[in-house]
Amino acid sequence: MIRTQKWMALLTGLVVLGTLMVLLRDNNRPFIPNTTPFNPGSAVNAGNANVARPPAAPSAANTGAEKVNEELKQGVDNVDEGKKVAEAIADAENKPASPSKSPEKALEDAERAQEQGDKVPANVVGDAESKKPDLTQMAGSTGALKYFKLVQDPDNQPTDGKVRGAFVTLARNSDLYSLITSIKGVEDRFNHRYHYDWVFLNDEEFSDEFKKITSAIISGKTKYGVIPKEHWSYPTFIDQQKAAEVRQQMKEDKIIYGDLESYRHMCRFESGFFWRNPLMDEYDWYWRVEPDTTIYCDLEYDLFKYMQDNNKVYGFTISIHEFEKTIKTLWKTSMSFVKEHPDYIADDNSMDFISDNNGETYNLCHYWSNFEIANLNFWRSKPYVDYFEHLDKAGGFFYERWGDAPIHSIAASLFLPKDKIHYFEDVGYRHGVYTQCPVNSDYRAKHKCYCDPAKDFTFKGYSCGKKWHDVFDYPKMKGWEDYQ
Ligand SMILES: Nc1nc2c(ncn2[C@@H]2O[C@H](COP(=O)(O)OP(=O)(O)O)[C@@H](O)[C@H]2O)c(=O)[nH]1
Ligand SMILES: [Mg+2]
Repeated sequence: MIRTQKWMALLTGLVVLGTLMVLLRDNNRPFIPNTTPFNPGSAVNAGNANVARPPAAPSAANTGAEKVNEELKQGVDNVDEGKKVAEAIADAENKPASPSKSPEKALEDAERAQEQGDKVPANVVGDAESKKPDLTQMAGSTGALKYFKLVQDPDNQPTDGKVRGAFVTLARNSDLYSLITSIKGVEDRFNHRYHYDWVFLNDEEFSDEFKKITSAIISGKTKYGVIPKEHWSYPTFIDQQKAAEVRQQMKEDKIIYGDLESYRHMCRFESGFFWRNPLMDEYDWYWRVEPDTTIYCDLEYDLFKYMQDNNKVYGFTISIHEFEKTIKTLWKTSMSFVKEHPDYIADDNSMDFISDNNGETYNLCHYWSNFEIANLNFWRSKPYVDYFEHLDKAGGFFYERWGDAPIHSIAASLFLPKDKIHYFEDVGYRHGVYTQCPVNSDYRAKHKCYCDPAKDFTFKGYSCGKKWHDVFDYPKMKGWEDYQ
């Protein structure tokens, strides 16, 4: 009898322990590493000062994202640990996963698994809830953050747990069939669970075929807008003859898209106008999708909401070097703006990501803007609007071939503190010939990624991924050394 009671007590203990461990695994734990802030002192000209910072607050709403990042960094040991816990629980329930294992052994294993695993205190969820940003406030107190709020109307948020976000795609009718594969990927991997809206913008009317095929596949509402002429034409101060001569010269110099007038309008539009389109007015967040892109992994949490709940502003997947010949005077022009507006520069900015000599020259690194999940209110803020106007007046969209990607990146790097920028390393993404593929094979298996890690661009030479990890003091994914 006493023996049976002992067994019962042991079994109950195991069940409670096992359940607790599963709950801990499923709950939040901080994954975002300590970052090493750059302390610029004055806008561009000061050195580094490394100051320890506590890990970012976890948020109850981000369980999915945090688990994902934990998996990316830890990988195989964690999977084994999970198996051990499962076995221990199965044993405790008298359904032995491994018939040879005694309950004592199971308890021992479960304890070991716990030691190796989660060390998050049980009250972390409560703490996280209380640390959620107050969205009625400005996004922060430094740089551009004091000029905008993450959400425009905090009292008018969706009641279904989502945020005010939408996909946005600029496209021509002729892009339909290279775009539709991108859209299908986003829907299958993410949006069929969330049904976010999708805004399409075009400098011409969308065809019925375009609308019919895209709206059939998209699970959220679809909206189609024609771009107003003033967002897609030459400003009066541009000398169009000079612009034509530049295009001719760039054609001779074989600079990619160098001869294209439409490409220049596109880059100017993506820099200064897509977020001003009336169809975007009701949103705080956007996720940009382009033709000829792939999402390789299942995304089982709400990436828009992740951004909002964690007080992020700009999210990316791939970073890369720009073609210098397309942006010859962009840096000089940007720095003259910065000198006029030191107040727009964030204290803990990431100048070191975009310049190797503290602002003297541009190192060409930028976030690849064909994928962006970001806050529209940042682009709508006075610092960015002023910056765009300064660049536009300088004429480089037409007299050179300035891209929206370096422009967004320079703004995000200088006007925002580092902790507002988020690297979506878990997506698995391809645009054209460059791929982000999570190199951690356990992560790929768990999230059904179908990319080839050998093609991962993150740590290769032409990428700025390594630099980004260094500057942001962000741990590299498990196994990265094998994919440089
Ligand atoms: N409506 C419209 N969309 C364009 C035009 N040129 C490019 N786009 C879109 O702008 C985005 C970037 O163009 P893309 O050709 O992909 O440039 P790349 O990614 O730099 O090679 C894509 O979403 C295109 O569909 C244009 O002339 N009109
Ligand atoms: Mg593209």
